Amino acid sequence: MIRKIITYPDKRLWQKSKDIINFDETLHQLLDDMYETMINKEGIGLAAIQIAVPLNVLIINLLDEESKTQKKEDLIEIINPVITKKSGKTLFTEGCLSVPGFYEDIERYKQISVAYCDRNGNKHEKEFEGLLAIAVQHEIDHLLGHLFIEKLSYIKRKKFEKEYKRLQKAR
Ligand code: Y12
Ligand code: CO
Repeated sequence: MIRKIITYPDKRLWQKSKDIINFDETLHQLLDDMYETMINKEGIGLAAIQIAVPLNVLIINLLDEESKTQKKEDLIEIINPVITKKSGKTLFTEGCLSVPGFYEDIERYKQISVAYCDRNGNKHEKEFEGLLAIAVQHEIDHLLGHLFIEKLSYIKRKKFEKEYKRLQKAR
């Protein structure tokens, strides 16, 4: 089922999500709904709080480099993530389905290691780099109640607030 994506300035986006305890059918349905919603909105990453579910669940499905399409076999499901290592710095122009129409260069760690569970509760620890590392950090920030716009300079944030309000009125 496609769910509604909540958008800035919805207060629920500042909420800290809680860990999954039961790796059951309810979780599997949530993951499937998140995938359907993300694909429908042409996203490459989604955190559960973006559909108003405050649980530590995120998904990422980057474009396949060769075909430039999203392949379901590349879908990454991450539950209860914890960043265990981080190194280097990189800049990338980020966008977010919860902040529609706004894109800005954001600094992130270049490589990260993450301990997490899969949909069946099996534990993993994996190193991410490149665009995947950026996407995982962006989505983990959602689970912690943070948005990428918090990383903007004071001037850029002021400009964003003005422009975003103008866009919202026009919708
Ligand atoms: C790098 C940086 C950030 C991420 C997080 C995941 N972000 C997204 O999936 C953003 C998707 C997005 C899609 C939009 O819609 C279309 O392009 C049709 C969009 O445009 C509007 O809302 C107007 C904005 C963001 C992963 C990797
Ligand atoms: Co986002």
